[in-house]
Amino acid sequence: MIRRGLDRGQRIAQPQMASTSSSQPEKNRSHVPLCRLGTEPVSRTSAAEEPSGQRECYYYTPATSPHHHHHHHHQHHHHHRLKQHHRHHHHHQHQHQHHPHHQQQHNHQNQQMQHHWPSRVGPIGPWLGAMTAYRLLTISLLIGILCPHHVQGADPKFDPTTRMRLVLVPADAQVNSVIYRLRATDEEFDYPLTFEFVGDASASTVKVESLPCTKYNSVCQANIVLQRRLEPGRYYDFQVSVKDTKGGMTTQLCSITATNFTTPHDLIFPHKPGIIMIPEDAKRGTELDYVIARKNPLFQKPVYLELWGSPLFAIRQKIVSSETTEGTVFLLGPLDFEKQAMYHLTILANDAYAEPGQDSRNIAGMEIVVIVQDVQDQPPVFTSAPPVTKLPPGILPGDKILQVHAEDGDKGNPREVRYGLVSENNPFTSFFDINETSGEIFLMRPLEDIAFITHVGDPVLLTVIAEEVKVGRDEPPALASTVQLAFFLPDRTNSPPYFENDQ
Ligand SMILES: [Ca+2]
Ligand SMILES: [Ca+2]
Ligand SMILES: [Ca+2]
Repeated sequence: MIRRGLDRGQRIAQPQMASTSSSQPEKNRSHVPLCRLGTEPVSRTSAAEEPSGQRECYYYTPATSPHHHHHHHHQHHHHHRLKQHHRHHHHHQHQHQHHPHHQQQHNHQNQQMQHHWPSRVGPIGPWLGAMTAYRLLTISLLIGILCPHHVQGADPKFDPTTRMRLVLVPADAQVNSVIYRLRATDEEFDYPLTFEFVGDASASTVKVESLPCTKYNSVCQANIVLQRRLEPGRYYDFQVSVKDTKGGMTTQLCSITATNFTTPHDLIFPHKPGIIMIPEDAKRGTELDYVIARKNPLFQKPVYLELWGSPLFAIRQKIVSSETTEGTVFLLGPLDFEKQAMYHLTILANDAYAEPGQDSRNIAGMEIVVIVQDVQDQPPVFTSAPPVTKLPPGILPGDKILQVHAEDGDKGNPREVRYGLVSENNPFTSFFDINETSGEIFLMRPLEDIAFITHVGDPVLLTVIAEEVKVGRDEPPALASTVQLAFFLPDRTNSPPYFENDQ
């Protein structure tokens, strides 16, 4: 019916419009910022997403189908062309005023057209008869009535299934747990959409956390997180806004109330991982453990699992029964005990089991702790090894010069360390000795002997090695580290100059 009306309008307008809209449709489109016509590729859905990674947004079918999108686009276009005619027939204005809502939008658009289409205004007006204008008005009103959402233009929209009109939450819901997942879309994919709590968020019972979202997502999401414990029977009202990147915004009134019900964790998650232990040298793809989640009995759709907390882990899921989904947590990236020895991960189950009439949360969460086990992969590290030491004048053979200290770089299960002096290519090694276990370095020969083979002012260099002690046959090889020490001999001001000349 709309289509037929539009066709008629088009035909009637044809003689006048020939030089404007028909021959320059692309130009018109680009000049209509208010309309912000949907020129984004409409096929953009989440189909290209990697579902296993779970670092990004929820895998979700868009509310706006490509067909739908295209249709809107057309209507915008015609709508505008019709408005343009109205502008030049002020004797019809009184009719518009019966529809103030419509009129408001109309004026706004006219302003835009004054800016952008001044050259077209002149020739069109006189051509249109009253009859034509009346028909056009009827058509434009029809469009306005049948497609009221055009008034909002390109504001983002909350997913109707995540309205949060009144969400039932058992009073035992934990602080910092996610109690709801909001979703919103924008016709023009002005992503990321940002969800915000309207008002003073710090004083509120819940907070809103937007999830990562890009143009490649069909939908953007946010978590509603509980900030304080709920009182049974009490109602909590709040507002959440969603904004797109072009300033479009929509606000939604939300309400939650706490019930006396106790969350049946074992029913929601019939199998949970315990504390997961994994060696730091585990290969990418290693499976750590699995979780089973039960779906909401009110819905057909299965539970959808997400893993949050670290990009080094991911979850892979499959539906294992009509009621349950199994998720396997596996390793994505390399672990390093020396960098991070423990991970706190969260599994979120979308549309998990919720007791009808007592709980209408659309998400359930579970914490997982992963403990990384140390593997021998680090050499010893010198913690004390002064690089430069000036030897005191009175030092004698057998005297201690200094002490070095090294420790295994593997802190989880460190190996013992033994010290030595590297004699290779070093004429000075035999002048010194080191205690293998304590790291104490002693002078072994008189200073004069050392001075005899040294240029005045040159340092005596000594290389110290710290080597791990391997005590198991199947253990990784022992690693070693070295450090270089420089000793300066005492000043030889009292000595005759021939030391130098003799060299
Ligand atoms: Ca390591
Ligand atoms: Ca290690
Ligand atoms: Ca080691």
